Amino acid sequence: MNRISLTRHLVEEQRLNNTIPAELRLLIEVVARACKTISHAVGKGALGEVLGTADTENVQGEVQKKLDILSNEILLEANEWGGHLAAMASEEMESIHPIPNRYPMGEYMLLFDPLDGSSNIDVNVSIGTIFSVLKAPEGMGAPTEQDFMQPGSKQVAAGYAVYGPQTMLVLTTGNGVNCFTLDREMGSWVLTQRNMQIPEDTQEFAINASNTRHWFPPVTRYVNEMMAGKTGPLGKDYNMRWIASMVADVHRILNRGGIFMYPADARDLDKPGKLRLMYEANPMSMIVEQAGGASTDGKQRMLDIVPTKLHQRVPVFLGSKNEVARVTKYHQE
Ligand code: P6P
Repeated sequence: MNRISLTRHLVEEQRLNNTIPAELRLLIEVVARACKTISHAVGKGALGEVLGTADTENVQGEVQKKLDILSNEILLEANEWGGHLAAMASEEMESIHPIPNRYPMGEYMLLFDPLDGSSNIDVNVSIGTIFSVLKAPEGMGAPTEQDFMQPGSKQVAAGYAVYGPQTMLVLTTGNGVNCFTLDREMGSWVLTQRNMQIPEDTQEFAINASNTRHWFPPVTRYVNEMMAGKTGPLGKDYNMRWIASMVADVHRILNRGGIFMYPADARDLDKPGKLRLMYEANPMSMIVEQAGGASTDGKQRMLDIVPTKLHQRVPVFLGSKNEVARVTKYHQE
């Protein structure tokens, strides 16, 4: 097999589309290297004494797993010294993380969920790292949270690593979606899927059905129609999957289609769903759109949402274009 490395892919992408300046290429390669380190720690499990919870909570009020904290530290340390970043933001940290004064500041801002799906860590189910790249505003002084308040359409790159039977890196810089598999013996990322495309239709949906009694009518209507299968208005049978790890559910959808939903519900009207806009919904939405899919919050295109808070939550409907269009239409009726 003609092995294309991540580095060669980025160089050729720059030559072809001029969308990956050297600093952005460095950023992506540093993040990819950090994901290799996280994969190694995740893969050790109990042998690395990294399972279980730390005695701390994050800004989300969630008990942190030891690997949550370790993954966050790996990404911070890997990205501080390179001169490609002005600041970082993480699900695990309340405020933004400016580059320390001892290092040069760069023109990009990196946001990440260092280890998404961490409730699955201790039971050996796939988890992942999600990242998003924004440009620092022209003429920005000391970075502030306000500098991060850019809609997802302003992302210059987005990706995730999924730590499963294989460790894979899925990446877009605005010209399609490509997937790299980690060759653990060589320690290198190898291009294994070019220009991933999500089928426009599907017969598979992903939602946490234990929340059914809390859903608002448009979601209930949409899910009931799929549950009715051949005998219902959609005239075909559907299957359901819920891994409770967004990275794993999205990876499946990228490979065989589907719709992923985490809606707002009646449990907490002040909390519009569980997932965060800046470092979960936005990067995944850029990837899904670049693969021919769609993503909305039920009412508008996800990437058009102008953020107001770093850790704001948002309802998520993403995946096969025609299915996202249907459930979004139900919200507008
Ligand atoms: P629930 C993981 O904690 C996560 O943030 C996403 O990765 C996942 O899709 C969702 O929450 C699972 O939520 O309510 O089903 O446990």
